[in-house]
Amino acid sequence: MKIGLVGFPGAGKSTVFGALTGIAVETGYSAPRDKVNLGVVKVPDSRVDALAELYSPKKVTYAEITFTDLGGGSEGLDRKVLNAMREVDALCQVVRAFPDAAGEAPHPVVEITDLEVETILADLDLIEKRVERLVRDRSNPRELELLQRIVVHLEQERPLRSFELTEEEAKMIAGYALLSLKPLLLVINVGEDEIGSEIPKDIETAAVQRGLGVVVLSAKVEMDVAAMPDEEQAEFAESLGLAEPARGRFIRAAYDLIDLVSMLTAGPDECRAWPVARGSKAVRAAGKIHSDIERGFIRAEVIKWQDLIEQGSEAKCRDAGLARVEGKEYIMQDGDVVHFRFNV
Ligand SMILES: Nc1nc2c(ncn2[C@@H]2O[C@H](COP(=O)(O)OP(=O)(O)OP(=O)(O)O)[C@@H](O)[C@H]2O)c(=O)[nH]1
Ligand SMILES: [Mg+2]
Repeated sequence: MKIGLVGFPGAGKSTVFGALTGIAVETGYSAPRDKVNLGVVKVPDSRVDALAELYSPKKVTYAEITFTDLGGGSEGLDRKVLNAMREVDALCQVVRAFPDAAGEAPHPVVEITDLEVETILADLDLIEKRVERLVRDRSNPRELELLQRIVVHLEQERPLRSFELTEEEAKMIAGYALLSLKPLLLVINVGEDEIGSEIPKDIETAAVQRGLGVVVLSAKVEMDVAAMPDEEQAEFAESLGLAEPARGRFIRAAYDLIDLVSMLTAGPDECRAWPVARGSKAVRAAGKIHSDIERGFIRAEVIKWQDLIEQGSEAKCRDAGLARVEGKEYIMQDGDVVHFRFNV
């Protein structure tokens, strides 16, 4: 899973990236404008922590997501950046809400609207070309009909996130990697002195109208926090007036953007979260762990993580009737602790 940090030049993408990953990257106006940074982060998960406390395993493994700082482009959001945006599963728009080095006031709502318009125009461009083809060669009337409706929607300057698609229609256009359809989270990058204050009303309205999630943080401060040794981060954050580093909150929100649930495995060797697509059948989810388990699947033994923590052991869960035996077709649920039985 890959999440792209996007936004206008100087919005703070690279600073946010540094805060998320702890990787030192170049920020500011002298940083290379088209450099793409890539970093893997662990998704904080209190369920994994609770299981680890119960089992004291040799290893603890969290789900991971890759963040990529797509750069600001050489002239704003140029074609190169827009194309790179197509490659990611979800977008986080970093929005400047602090006065820049020259003292220039921020225009966060304008940035939100402008990026939306850019993505709508890029989609329209792509879809119109495709429509022309389909009109010419008459190869796929059903897709043509769908795309023509999409064009109408886009021409009204509405992103495709607000276009209703059936599952079948969604499949039909999945290959186009449309930008205004990608899940989007707004990251409002406020100045140091705004930490802890309410999210400005106009920004909130812009987000609510669009049904978008919002995380407010001060990237520069978060980057300083992230650069500290782990055990000192909480204390340092507190001394700066932060209840907790925003990093964890932000990563969770980004993880929730992509349609994933976490399946859990627990034991004395390892406690681990496995990201699986929402709606995955047990047999497919098993394949995430190992293809042999998918091939030789017999059954899944499932306990809800809360039950396991409350009861204190799998045996007690079985006694209390809280352990279920599920077959191949079972739909994995978020927070299921699972053992797969298989035979190869
Ligand atoms: N005061 C303040 N400055 C910030 C904050 N976040 C970023 N900056 C500064 O704003 C400038 C631009 O930040 P970058 O992270 O380089 O912005 P960017 O979006 O990566 O910019 P490009 O890659 O050039 O498009 C840098 O000088 C940062 O130090 C913040 O929260 N507060
Ligand atoms: Mg940058």
